[in-house]
Amino acid sequence: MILPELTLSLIKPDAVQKGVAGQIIGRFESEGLRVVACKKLWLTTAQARAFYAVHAQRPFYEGLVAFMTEGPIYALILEGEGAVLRNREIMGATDPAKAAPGTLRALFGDGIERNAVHGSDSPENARIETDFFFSQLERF
Ligand code: IDP
Ligand code: MG
Repeated sequence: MILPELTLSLIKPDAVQKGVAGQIIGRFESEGLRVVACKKLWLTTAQARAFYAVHAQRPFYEGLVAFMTEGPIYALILEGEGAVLRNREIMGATDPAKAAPGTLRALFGDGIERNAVHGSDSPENARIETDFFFSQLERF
C-alpha cells in the first residue's frame, strides 16, 4: 500500500533571482512528487526568524534570516511516497560543494548559505512547516 507523505519545499531567494524556479518545480514533477500547493511570497524578517527559530542560537542565524528576506521565494507542498526523504535526496547536501552531482543544490547552489532550496527534514517538521505556509483551503 502506498502511503502518501507531504513535505515542505522552499525555493530560496538566490534560485528565484537566477530564474530557475520553474526548472526546480519541473524537477519535482519529473521525480514523481505531486505539487499540492504552491505560492510566491516575500518573507518578512519576523516570518523568517519564526520559520528558522530552531537555528536561533546558531552563528549563521542572522545571516540566514537576511538571505531569506532579500527577495521573493516560492513555497510548495510536495506529496509522494516517502516525500520527505525523496525531496532531501533531490536537494542534495546542505553545502552545494558536498552535494551529489545532479542534485538541486549541486546545480543551483552558490554556497552553504545560498543553497537554492529548503526541504523538511522529518514528517513531524513537514507538518509544522506546511502549516506555517498554507491553510487547508490552499491544498489540492
Ligand atoms: P538543511 O537546509 O540542509 O536542512 P540546516 O542545517 O537545517 O540545513 O540549515 C538551514 C539553512 O541554514 C541551510 O539550508 C543554509 O541555508 C543555512 N546554513 C546551514 N549551515 C550553515 C553554515 O554553516 N553557514 C551559513 N549558513 C548555513
Ligand atoms: Mg534543516
